[in-house]
Amino acid sequence: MKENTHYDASDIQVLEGLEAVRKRPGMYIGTTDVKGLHHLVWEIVDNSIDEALAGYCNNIEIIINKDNSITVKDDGRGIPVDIHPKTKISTVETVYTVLHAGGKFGGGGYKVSGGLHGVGASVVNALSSWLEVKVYKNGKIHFMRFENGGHPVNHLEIIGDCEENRTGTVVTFKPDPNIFDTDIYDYNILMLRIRELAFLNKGLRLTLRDDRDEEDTTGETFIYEGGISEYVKFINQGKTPIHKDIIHLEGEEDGVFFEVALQYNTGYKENIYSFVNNINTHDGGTHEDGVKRALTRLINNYARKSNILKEKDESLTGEDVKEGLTMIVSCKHPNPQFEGQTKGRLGNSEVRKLADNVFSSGFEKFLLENPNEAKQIVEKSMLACRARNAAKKAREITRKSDLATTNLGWGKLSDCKSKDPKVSEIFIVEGDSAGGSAKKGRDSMTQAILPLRGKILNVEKNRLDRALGNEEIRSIITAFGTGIGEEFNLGKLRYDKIIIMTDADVDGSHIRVLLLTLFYRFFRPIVEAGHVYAAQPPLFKIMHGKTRKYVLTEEEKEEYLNTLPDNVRQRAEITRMKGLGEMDADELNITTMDIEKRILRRITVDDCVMADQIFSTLMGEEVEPRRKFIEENAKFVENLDI
Ligand code: 1YM
Repeated sequence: MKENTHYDASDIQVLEGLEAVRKRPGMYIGTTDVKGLHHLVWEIVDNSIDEALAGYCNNIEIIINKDNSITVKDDGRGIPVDIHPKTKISTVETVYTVLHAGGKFGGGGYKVSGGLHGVGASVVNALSSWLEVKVYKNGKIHFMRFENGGHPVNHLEIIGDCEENRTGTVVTFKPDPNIFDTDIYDYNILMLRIRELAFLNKGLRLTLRDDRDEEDTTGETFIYEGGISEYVKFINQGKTPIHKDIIHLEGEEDGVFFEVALQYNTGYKENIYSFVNNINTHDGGTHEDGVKRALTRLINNYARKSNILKEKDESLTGEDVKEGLTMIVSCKHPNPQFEGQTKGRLGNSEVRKLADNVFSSGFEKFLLENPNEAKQIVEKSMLACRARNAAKKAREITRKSDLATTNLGWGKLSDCKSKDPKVSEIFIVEGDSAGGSAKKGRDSMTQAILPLRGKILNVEKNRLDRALGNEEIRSIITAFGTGIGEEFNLGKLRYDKIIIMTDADVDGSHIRVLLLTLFYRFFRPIVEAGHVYAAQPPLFKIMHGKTRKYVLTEEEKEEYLNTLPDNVRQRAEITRMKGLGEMDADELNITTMDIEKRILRRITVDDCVMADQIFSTLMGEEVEPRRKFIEENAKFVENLDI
């Protein structure tokens, strides 16, 4: 054993490695914002998950401690405690100090059971103010602590005894506030991913506890014996399924494990998510392609054989057969090749065949054994096909009536003078009178106004062809310039900010939800790229002597009134602002539109699954889940103004 205080050349080399991580953290964890902060947790949890995939770990616990440090516990074998032959220090210390090759964006992507274990652990250590590891093994508790970005305070030492058969690893770390923009962990971000990991690894128990929250004593436990089937069931809550049982198929070849779970619902949207080694493959890849290819082929074959699709009919496309489909595809691969700009696509060609084979045999059996459901699925695909053709025609009309050529009687848009999308913004305003004030109060150089006269169509209950028949929706498409459906192009968006400006009442919220449903369903990349905002018109005007103050909330009003000097015996005059239409152009400008003074709320899609659920619950066909949702969430509504 080496002296604790004595460092030799190899130690220095190790510390230089960790120093490199601190100098350029982005190279290793992508960013140093909230995302990077949470990434640290996944690097450690990944090691526990790998241990579970190897078959040695059943329970993982994640705790947000009071001081915003994180503890991850598992009941696996425990990181080896013996001296590593190459580094001559304990394996624990090696795993936590030696940078491994290919550490960039470490992710879990490079490893599946027996692969490159512990790749990210040293990166987490390098970016932490302190980190402690405890290993339970051989009846002993082994302990080691690092400080200031990975400097060992001691070598691995035994600090006590434990039950002979107890094994596991416990890691606690505190992210270095000098590295990260924020050091506050977000329960919801952790919860969503932990829940997803539980769905993706059937039978694995994951618990999340927040010790900052006095009331959270037990934490939330996620364990799904049905794995991805339960994920599908979860996503389809509030939707109406076409067949009762979720189809779950799996197979393995040459160490590659593949599984898929799916269920059709009566809605019009697809919800397809694919994963490789628990990582979301946003851009799909061979595992997803294999299934989609087989699905399209099988439905067409079945439709022709059963004479639902006639000889003269054109074949159904991949788009058509995906309508109303909720599907999770998961592949565990020892050597995945990721492609594309963001490495979000699986490239391994052998997986396409495996996916096709596993899916074909199982799904064909389903179609033959369930003729009623099969017929419904085929008929639904045929309706989707018809709607797609109708939408194509309608789109052509929209395209012909682009802004430059004509206003076809619905040219309600008051465009801005600037043609530079980087500085331009569009306000979508409820009602003509507010539209009028907004037009007068705007900066006509960069701000465009689109007043909405009628209610926009609920696209949750209608296909694209119907949506294109709605005048309000058509003017939005034309104004955006992006096109819609198959020809959507984010690069053609004419505004940097799309600002929804509605009244702070129930009607206003309704219109806002309708617009968000439209954007989320048909213009999702615009939302994902952060272009959509909600304007925040003030709720109160406070006049006090000659000063005029606008505030957004009840609390802000109280706060402001408290700042007014007592000795001035003048009373403040408080007006509750009823609607946008009541403000004159000046007022609207100062409070809601002026780039310098206004407050906008950016709309983000943190979790597509959750957003999707809220939309289908609030806007879909099923009444009961909606009633439940409203009941459960009524307490969060601040200003219910009816
Ligand atoms: C809270 C974090 O790191 N668990 C963990 C890590 C390892 C093992 C078990 C493990 C792996 C192996 C053998 C093996 C790691 N081992 C290594 C390395 N939890 C956490 N649990 N025995 C135990 O892969 O053969 C790195 S991580 F490299 F030492 F094997």
